[in-house]
Amino acid sequence: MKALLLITSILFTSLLKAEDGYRLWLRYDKIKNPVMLAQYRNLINSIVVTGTSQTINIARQELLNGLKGLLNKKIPEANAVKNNSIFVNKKPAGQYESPAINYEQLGNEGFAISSMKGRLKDVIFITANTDIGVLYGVFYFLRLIQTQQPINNLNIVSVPKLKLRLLNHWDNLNRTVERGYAGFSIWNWHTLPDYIDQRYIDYARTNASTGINGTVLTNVNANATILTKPYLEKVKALADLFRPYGIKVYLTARFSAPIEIGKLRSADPLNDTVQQWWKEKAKEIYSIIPDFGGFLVKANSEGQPGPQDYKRTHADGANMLADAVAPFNGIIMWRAFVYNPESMDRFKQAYEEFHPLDGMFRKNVLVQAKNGPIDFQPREPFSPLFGAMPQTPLMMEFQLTQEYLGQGTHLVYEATLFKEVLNADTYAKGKGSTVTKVIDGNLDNHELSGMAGVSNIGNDINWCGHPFAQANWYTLGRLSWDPGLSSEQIADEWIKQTFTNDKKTVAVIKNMMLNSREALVNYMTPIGLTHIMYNGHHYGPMPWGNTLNRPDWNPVYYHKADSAGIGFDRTQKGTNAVAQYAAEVQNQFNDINKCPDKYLLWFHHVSWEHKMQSGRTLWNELCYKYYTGVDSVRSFIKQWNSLEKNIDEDRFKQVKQLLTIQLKDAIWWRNACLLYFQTFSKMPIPPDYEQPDKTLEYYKNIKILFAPGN
Ligand code: GCW
Repeated sequence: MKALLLITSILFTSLLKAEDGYRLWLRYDKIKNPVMLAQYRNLINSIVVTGTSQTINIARQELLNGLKGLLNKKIPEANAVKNNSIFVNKKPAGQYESPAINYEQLGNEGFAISSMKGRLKDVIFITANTDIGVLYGVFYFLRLIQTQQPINNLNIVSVPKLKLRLLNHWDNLNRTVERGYAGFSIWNWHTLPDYIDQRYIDYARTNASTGINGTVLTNVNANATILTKPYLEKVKALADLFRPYGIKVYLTARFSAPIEIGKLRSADPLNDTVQQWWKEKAKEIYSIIPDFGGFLVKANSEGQPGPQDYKRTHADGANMLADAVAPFNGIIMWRAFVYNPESMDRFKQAYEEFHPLDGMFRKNVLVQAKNGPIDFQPREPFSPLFGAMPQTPLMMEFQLTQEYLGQGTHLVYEATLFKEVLNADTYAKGKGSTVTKVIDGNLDNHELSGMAGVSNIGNDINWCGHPFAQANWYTLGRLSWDPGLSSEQIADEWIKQTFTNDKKTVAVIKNMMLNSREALVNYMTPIGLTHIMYNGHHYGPMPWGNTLNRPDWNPVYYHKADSAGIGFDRTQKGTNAVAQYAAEVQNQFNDINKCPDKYLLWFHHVSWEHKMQSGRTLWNELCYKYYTGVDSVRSFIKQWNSLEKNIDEDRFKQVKQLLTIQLKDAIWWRNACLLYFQTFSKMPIPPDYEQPDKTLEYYKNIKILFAPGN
């Protein structure tokens, strides 16, 4: 009987502990390391939280739950600060000996965490000017324990470097998600506003834990219906829920909404009636959601309506909307992702259209640019817009959802990609004018600043589909708070909170994560190749693609392979796209001998026999890179398998299976691309490499009929 009970209880606990990934990085499991556990238990005896606002109550609850889980012990709430209290208080510590905290420096969202010195022993003081600052401080403190940092001598001040830290959902009202690989949209418009899914709350809480303070709920390929009264009531329900977590709600504005839902005959931004319509609409929105954030707009891009339909400029369009939301402190994020089929080089277009408009936007407009000049490819040089529009705050748009990075099946940690761009030097105001300094407003003294991540969240049980995709959501939060954080630190934190603090396991997973993006670049688009994927769904290789009416959607447009070589000549002798960069950058990219290998084919049409920095010919280097990419995935599989005993069974299996798909895909990419490019180079794949076991025809015939997300 006893044995039976034991077995049932073991079964029961293991059932309870099923690792479905829902808890993301806020797991609060009991600390495994007995020494650390004992230390924390010794140091923390009670918590004192002052204040009663919704946000403070959330902070209190988070701290109570978090500590209870991590310390596996209920920490009581006390009325007065004693030895070993955690004291959470918005104002200076008052009657208690307060550490010198510079409140001015903390601003509206920053916080301080300090070990108080004085009469009482081991009091940890978490403070801020605002309730939301307090909540951020509590999450930070819990992270210290989750990642097993010492907490006995704290002196932390943390203030976000960027104002707007946003998710951009590409979610449609029918719950499909454009480029979504994690199920359907988490927004259930049908049951809102009456039904509040627990997920909405968990979503807000998770965002707040990293400092994300805004969310654009709807797809940039917009539907005007979201701006109608019944839908605004639904949006209000979400805004009300998110508010105490410091999260503002934004919507996408379809430029033709005045026609579609306003029954006007035009959407011309210089037309009085149109302007009036938007003003009324803004008034209506703010009467329902007083702290509504503003609009994100995709205009005159990929078929979306916009001001150019009326021969007006992007500035005309943005300013009309900006004027409508300005009385309510709203902002406009106007996207720079534009290109039309007539242009000779898609690379140049965003710059060509937006650079001349610098200085013409209203104060409450940010121009939101993708990190690179084309479109979220595995590797792009930084967009030449960064540094080229000093009078306009530029907002960074990264893509968390892995449209071109293996979608829902490949393990790719994107922080290294993001950091490569943030660290890039634009030389706009001399050396050290990094992209970070452009977007954080420092370089040109802008008040507004921001970073957005195109969301990878859906209604899958684990939110993001691939267990490792959660890390990219986490990264957006952390990097938009502080773009100076390293990929390594972010990975370290995420792994410890999501999987384990076990040293060996952390080291192995970190190594996989930090190398994952370069591996993907190698097996998909090495040496500066780009945009050679299948059209439509964008999954898998199709370098031969040449059938779409728009040349700039065809892979051959991007690689330009021929018998002489491969790559897109964007030098002064080619399309001269390099001229969009500051002289120092230009000189580097323009010169085949100075251009870094990783960007080579972005800027040069290079002979197959060209000597690379490695000493190999271009063709051999291409082979080398593609094979290295596949080898890296094999090594990830080995590394992951070595962790079988250290990772819970559920997530271990999930990742293991996904890595198998990743390997298959990597081989598919390698073979298809090399066999195809070989038809031009006429050179052999070096004999010591495993040779492709399928023909080019085989790869050309692969069809994915029902790919998700497009
Ligand atoms: O990357 C491309 C995607 C489109 C997307 C577009 C954009 C929302 O393939 O699906 O549309 O970018 O960023 O607007």
